Amino acid sequence: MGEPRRAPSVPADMAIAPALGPHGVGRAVARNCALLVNPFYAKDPRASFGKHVLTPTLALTSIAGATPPHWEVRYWDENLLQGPPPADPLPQVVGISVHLTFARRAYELASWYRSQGSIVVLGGLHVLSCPEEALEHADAIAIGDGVQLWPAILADVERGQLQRRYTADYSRPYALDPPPRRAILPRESFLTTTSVIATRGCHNRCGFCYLATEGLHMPYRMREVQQVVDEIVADVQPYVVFVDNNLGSRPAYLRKLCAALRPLGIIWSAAVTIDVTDDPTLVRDMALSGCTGVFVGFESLNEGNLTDARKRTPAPVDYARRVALLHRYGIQVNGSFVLGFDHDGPDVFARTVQWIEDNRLECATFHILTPYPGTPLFRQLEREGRILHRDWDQYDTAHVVFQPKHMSCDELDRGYAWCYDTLFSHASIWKRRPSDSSAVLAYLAMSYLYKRSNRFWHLLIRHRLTAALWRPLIEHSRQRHLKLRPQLEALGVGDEAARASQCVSAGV
Ligand code: B12
Ligand code: SF4
Repeated sequence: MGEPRRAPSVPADMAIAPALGPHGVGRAVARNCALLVNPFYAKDPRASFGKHVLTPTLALTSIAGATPPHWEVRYWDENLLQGPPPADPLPQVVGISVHLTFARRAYELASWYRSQGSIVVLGGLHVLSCPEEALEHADAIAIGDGVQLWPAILADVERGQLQRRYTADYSRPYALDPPPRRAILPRESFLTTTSVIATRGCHNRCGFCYLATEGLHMPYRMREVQQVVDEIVADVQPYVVFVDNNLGSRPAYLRKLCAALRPLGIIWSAAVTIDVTDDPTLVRDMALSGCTGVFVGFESLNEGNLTDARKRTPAPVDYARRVALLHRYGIQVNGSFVLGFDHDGPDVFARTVQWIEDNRLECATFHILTPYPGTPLFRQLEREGRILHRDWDQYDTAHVVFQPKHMSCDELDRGYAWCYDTLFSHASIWKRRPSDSSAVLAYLAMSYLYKRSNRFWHLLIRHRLTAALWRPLIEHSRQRHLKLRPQLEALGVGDEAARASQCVSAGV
């Protein structure tokens, strides 16, 4: 393994949050006006900037959908590079989503809006794991499912009886949720606005995953298939991104969903675990319904690491066969790998990249192992005195925040960078090209446009050109996929792989 290259530079507006004006002394608010904010986070220069505008988080559109009709609701995502969120008119209520990587920015925004006179409500994953911390920065916090809580919070605001904390679990049937309100989105700024969720939770509870957070009880829930279809049809986009933690936890449900998606003629991608390939006919159903890419959390190729994390998964020696099965049906594989587990030594980087190249994964994402607060992993590392600091900004899976067991922090940091450098190199892109020569051009276009064009992405995002440029490419992919479907349907055992022809890769 050689030395990684120096990290590419990040444009200033992707590294530093937009400046807020001076703190105010309180001014008149626009009553019954709510603003929902997704705060800024610094971008990892080694990963594609495209992922930040692939599709919007579903949190804020879901909460907007639960807003009573006599409230006006607006949306602002600071990562779209259009400056700080608006304050004229000054919203009566500002709802901010908080993840640990942008908790600091969320608190800055909260403090600023409170100084102007708005009521600030914080919700989201980090509020669930660190409620006491969040409470110091807000008028009220929402712990758990915001769709249930938001209407009650606004009603209390109207009555002048706002409570400090609101709590809801995730056991209410999904069918009761109103549809997300996607009309509030700046549609030109996203590759697709159709981020959809069909299921909640996962059949696993890996020790490093936020789903294992103490106090979070998220049973696996599936929505009515028709409800999902209605949302997709209403948003009229060629490409749908399922943001489920694991769309494949219940194969029978996924099969039903595929049957309903097939007549829509869309293409879609989703995160699944590799056991979705247990039954090849399910993979076939996915492909025939328009699945062009899956984001698979392989996490590690070392069985010891998977056992430690208590991840129930097929053995890593069988991963290659399963990847080949997905490829056979034209489904691209974006593998997600975590680096720095306790069984990882300095050889993990070269071994992982080699495996990715050998199996021609179209794409991969690397993550430095990150102990999210409240998870079993965090507790273990804390017990062992291996947590280096609690600067949440750095808990973005691109920085080392704990002491690894079999290498130094520096080795882990450099190895992570080397993995990305190598994977996005011309040589590696070429090595991983599809075996079917007719699919190579589309694959190269995806790899270069998507992964090696961060300067270009910056311009697209700033000038709100993402949809204008990408939608024709996506539509082209969709058309090609529709033409491919009869061949996919006719594939027999041992036939040649189908052609992959997509311009985006699942989960980016
Ligand atoms: C879409 C997505 C993205 C998108 C957009 C993210 C964004 N914030 O804009 C992109 C691709 C850019 C992205 C990037 C990353 N992501 Co991401 N992402 C997701 C994903 C798949 C879906 C999010 C979503 O829409 N969920 C559905 C909504 C409805 O659920 P929710 O967010 O929990 O919201 C509910 C409640 O929390 C609450 N709520 C939320 N906000 C608010 C606000 C108010 C006011 C109220 C009242 C309530 C409330 O109500 C909502 C409805 O119940 C999740 C996994 C998942 N399924 O949630 C991961 C996830 C959020 N991502 C994660 C990570 C780690 C990342 C990255 C750091 C990974 C990386 N290294 O690249 C990056 C970088 C982002 C960063 N630095 O913070 C982790 C976060 C872990 C944690 N503890 O914070 C998750 C949970 C994935 C995982 N399994 O680990 N991500
Ligand atoms: S399989 Fe993935 S989503 Fe499920 S618990 Fe493990 S890391 Fe989380």
